[in-house]
Amino acid sequence: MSTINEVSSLENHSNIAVLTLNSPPVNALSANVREGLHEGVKSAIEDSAVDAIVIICEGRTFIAGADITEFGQAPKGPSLYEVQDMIENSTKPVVAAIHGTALGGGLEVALTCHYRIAVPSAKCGLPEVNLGLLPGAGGTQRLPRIVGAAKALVMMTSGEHVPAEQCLTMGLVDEMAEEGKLLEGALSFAETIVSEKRPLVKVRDAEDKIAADKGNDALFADFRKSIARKTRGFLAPEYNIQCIEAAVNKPFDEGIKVEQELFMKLMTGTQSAAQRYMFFAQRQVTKIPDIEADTEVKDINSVGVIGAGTMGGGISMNFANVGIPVTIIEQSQERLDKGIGIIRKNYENSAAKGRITQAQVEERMNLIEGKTSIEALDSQDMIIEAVFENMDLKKDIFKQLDGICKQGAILASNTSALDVNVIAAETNRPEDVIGLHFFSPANVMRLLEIVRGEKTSKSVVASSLAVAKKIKKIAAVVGVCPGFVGNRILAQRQREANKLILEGALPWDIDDALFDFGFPMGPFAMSDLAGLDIGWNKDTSNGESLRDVLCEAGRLGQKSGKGFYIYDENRNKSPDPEVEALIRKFGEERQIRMRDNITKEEILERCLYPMINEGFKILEEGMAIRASDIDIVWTNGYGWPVYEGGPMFYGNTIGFDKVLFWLKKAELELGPEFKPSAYLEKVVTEGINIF
Ligand code: 3H9
Repeated sequence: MSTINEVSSLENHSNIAVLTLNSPPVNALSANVREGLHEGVKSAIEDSAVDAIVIICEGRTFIAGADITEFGQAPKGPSLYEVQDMIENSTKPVVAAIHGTALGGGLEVALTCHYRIAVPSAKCGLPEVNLGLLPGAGGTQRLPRIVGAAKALVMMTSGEHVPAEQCLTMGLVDEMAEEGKLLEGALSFAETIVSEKRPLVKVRDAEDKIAADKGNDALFADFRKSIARKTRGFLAPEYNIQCIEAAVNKPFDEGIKVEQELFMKLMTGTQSAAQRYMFFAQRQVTKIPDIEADTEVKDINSVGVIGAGTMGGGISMNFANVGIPVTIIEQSQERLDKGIGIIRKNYENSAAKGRITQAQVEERMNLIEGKTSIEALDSQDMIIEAVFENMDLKKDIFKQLDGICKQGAILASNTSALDVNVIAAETNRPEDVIGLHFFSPANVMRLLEIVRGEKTSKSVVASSLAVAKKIKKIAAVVGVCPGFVGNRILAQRQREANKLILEGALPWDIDDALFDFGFPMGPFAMSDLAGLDIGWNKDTSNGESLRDVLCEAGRLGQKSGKGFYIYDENRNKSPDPEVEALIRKFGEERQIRMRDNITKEEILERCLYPMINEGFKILEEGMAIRASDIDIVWTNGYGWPVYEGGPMFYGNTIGFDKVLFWLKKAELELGPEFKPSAYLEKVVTEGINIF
């Protein structure tokens, strides 16, 4: 065996050269991996004893893509294109042997090999779109030539990782190897290629899969329509589509030019910068500085949930989905039956859509048991209280749990704003108490705020993180403060939105500005959806707030056909002059100065800059571990557009100095709620990088 460099080696197995890459964690195409590939293939071509070459990787995966950490740095070593030329133009067949994942640049390398073999557990994909990019190493031109335009459109705009068996059917993989025996399989496949004198297949020359779609504009138009809602605001999906159009309609080399031009546009833009930042933010968020890797992680094999309402039901589904039995507690059999009935309906709906099988519905339902006595929670490993937000009630429940639950059980509250330390103090084991703030609908929303109390033990935090991973949530560890991270920042936006409509902007102006920014829905459309009467009491309503006025006028939101908007029978909303009149009257009675010159830009500044300021206060108080954790919360729980990277990343894109300047001005002109955080001032004055 000869070593090429620190991450690659070459060994001849009889007449087959095996080029092995070993660059943990994911064999990304960093400069030395590219060098290893280039030099390895070159010397195997030059070695007269070699008839074919196998490229294989050590560790958990085949090449998982370009090295994202190298983006934006000065190029070093051979370029990826040089590597690909060397492989594709090799006079000896080159076989890619795939395990784990062949992603992005990794699959693009495999696509320049003449053949591909994979184990059944392997997956292939071009996930660049999720980084705000497109495959920039010929993938946009080669993939359609091998799987056809329709499949390439789906793969490249979704970034999905396609299982090997499916790749085989599509022609993306030529041969399967036995699981765990990839090298043997690849060697024997290479032998066959040599002995049968199979051709050196260059995907770039293949035409048959794309021929039928030349000039088929409808294919692309229909596809664009089908993903429009999901990809609104994102540049990368559209650019990926344009590349596939070029692949179908232009010669290979011209298509490559389109790919390179659009790749550079994306690479130098803010969207990809934000999406790449989010990629690393997501991997950072679970790393808790003071929690060592060897911290005890408790096994959670059974869960108790208190409350069979919307939250309790959704939370329970998360556990049943991954095979963990759940005991749900409700006060009455009637409520229990209702809650469990809703869970079944949700599962049945998923089955009707083909997302799960009917057998899975039954399997999951069998894992859910209902009880009307809290005493039934004496054996579970984790208890999650999900009753309504009332401190006395929660205190009472935790006092009871302390007497009932087994020692070592994790006692969690799903509170969205209450003080977890106060709740924990009701027990004799505050170290076992934690907040697990799920977002509604809890079976769908991916965010989980893990609220670490003053006395919560490290093991309970580590175990909660492990559970979150198991139930496929993105968890952020936050501190105890009103509203935690997410709702605390939301309160800033809500306050300004409410003020702005009394100053002359209309609810739809604000919603439109935020929708155009990229939120799925503005705050007023959202209020209508949730119901304006949540927490409103008809008997005590006194017209003091605009909400009172609207509810008193029977405008309860979507469910009553009108709220801030008026709705047709299909729940399509329209602005309503009656609301405008009500707002104007309400503002005039309170002598609020109205203006008719509130611009979209002003709306965004008023709604978003105080959120950034609050983010700094949260960091200053240590309520979030890092700025990117705040962005994780807002992109995963509140619909902040990923391509803007979350409030903190967005603030940096604008310039924290500009935000600070704006806040200082707003503090003078509009009031103390805009006072800049001391930490923001420090960051700007001292030029601190918070990321
Ligand atoms: C591309 O290829 C562009 C091209 O078209 C051509 C351009 C010319 N680079 O996710 P994990 C790190 S764009 C650098 O926790 P898993 C990751 O940060 C790329 N680092 O593991 C983490 O580090 P740490 C297209 C990377 O087993 C560690 O590896 N490819 C890269 O759950 C483990 O990661 C992609 O978008 C990278 N490319 O999942 C694939 N990838 O331990 C991106 C990972 O310090 N990667 N790291 O926190 C993935 O989807 C997953 O990492 C993978 C493994 C599925 C591979």
